[in-house]
Order: sequence, then structure tokens, then C-alpha cells
Amino acid sequence: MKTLKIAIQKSGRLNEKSVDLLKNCGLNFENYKSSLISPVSNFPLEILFLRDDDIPEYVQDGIADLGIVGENVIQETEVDVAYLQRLGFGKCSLKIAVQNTSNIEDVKELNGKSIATTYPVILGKFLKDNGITADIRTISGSVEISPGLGLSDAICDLVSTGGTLKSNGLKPFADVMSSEAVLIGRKGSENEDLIQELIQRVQSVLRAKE
Ligand code: PRT
Ligand code: ZN
Repeated sequence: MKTLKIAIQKSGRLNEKSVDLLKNCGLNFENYKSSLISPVSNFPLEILFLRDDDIPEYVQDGIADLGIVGENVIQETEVDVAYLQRLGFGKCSLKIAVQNTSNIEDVKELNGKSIATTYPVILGKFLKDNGITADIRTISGSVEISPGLGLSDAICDLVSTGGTLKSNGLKPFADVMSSEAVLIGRKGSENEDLIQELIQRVQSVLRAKE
């Protein structure tokens, strides 16, 4: 019998809730922090623990049958995958923010400005849709300190509580996208029996939480 593979985040904000969801689906596995693959003892499934950035491509390329990842990562990697189920955790928004002292208040005022982000693809589309030409500065982290250091006029980053923006003297003024964790699969393979069985288990766990 075929063994399915599901890719989840190895460590980080989505790891614990992804593991909990799979356990609540009745799947028995060891959550080894050091092992990258865990077999499930009571279902033909293996769990792959990966960096979240790699999950959409693994699923698109068929290395994993399923994946749990934030929509923001799917959109940024521009993969073509099937959204099977929104999962209701990992909720956040991608927002544009400026320093509290800045007089930029509207998206249109970003014309000719520089914006630091780890999401150049999503930001690029947003600016294009709004007819704005700005300099996107792609950095790999600590985006929030960039305006204070004079590296950019604005930032575009994920926000959940807003505490990080606040403590860095920044104010958000535009929403680029909202995101949550989703169960994804390869296009065309979502009708296989085992995948359907897993989707149904996930849906009944979510329904029980309502
Ligand atoms: O190691 P790996 O590459 O797997 O993990 P990662 O460091 O890239 O991602 P991780 O674990 O930080 O986030 C995983 C996913 O959680 C993201 O892709 C989002 O879909 C989701 N998520 C939800 C968030 C947040 N909320 C969030 N607040 N991801 C990041 N943040 C960061 C944000 O970038 C900012 O630095 O938290 C800070 C802001 O938080 P607040 O609460 O102060 O607003
Ligand atoms: Zn990542």
C-alpha cells in the first residue's frame, strides 16, 4: 500500500499546532525534534519536518503529498498547489508600516520610497496593483529595525499582536494580505482515497473545535 507524506514545520510558530492537529486526527507518531521523518504507526503516513519555506515546493513537486504552511509562504513562493482546508491557526496579516514620526499615511505616498521586506514577491504584486513604483529592499530578517537605521522609508512584514511594530516605534497603515495556516496538496491528487480520509479527519477535528 502507498504511504503518504505530509510536510509540517520542523520548529517555529506553526510546529506545535500542526503536531496537535495531526495527533487529534488519531495519528500516532513520535514528535522527535532531531529526526526529520516520523512514521505514523496506525495510518500509512510519514511526517516530514521541514523549514516552512520549503514546504510549498515539496508539495508542488510531489515529494510530499500534503503540507501544512502559512498562506503567506505559498503566495511568496508562487507555487501551484491545491488549498484543501484552512486550519484556523497561525493567523496574521502582512502590513506596511512606517515610523511613528513619518508623515506617510497612504499607499500612494509610497511612490519613489524604499520598503524593506522578506516578502518581495507579494509586496511587488501589491505595489503593481496599486500603480506604485517603489524600491523593494529584500532582507532576510529583523525587518522592523530597518527604518530606524535609515535603510528604508517603510517596511512590509507580518503582524499578529502588533507588539513588535509598537516596540520598534512603527505604525501600520496598509494591509497587503491576511494569512492563516492551510492544508495543501498537489493539484490533481486530492481525490485519492487516503488523502480524502485524512482531509475528513482534519475537518472533523476542526468541527469539534467550533
Ligand atoms: O524556520 P522556519 O523557516 O520554518 O520558520 P520561520 O522563522 O520562517 O517562520 P515562523 O515560525 O516565524 O512563522 C511561521 C508562520 O507563522 C509564518 O509564515 C506565518 O504564516 C505565521 N505567523 C503568524 C507569523 C506571525 N504570526 C508573526 N507574528 N510569522 C511571523 N510573525 C513575526 C513577524 O514577522 C514579526 O517579526 O512575529 C513578529 C510580529 O509579531 P507581533 O505579535 O509582535 O505582531
Ligand atoms: Zn521560514
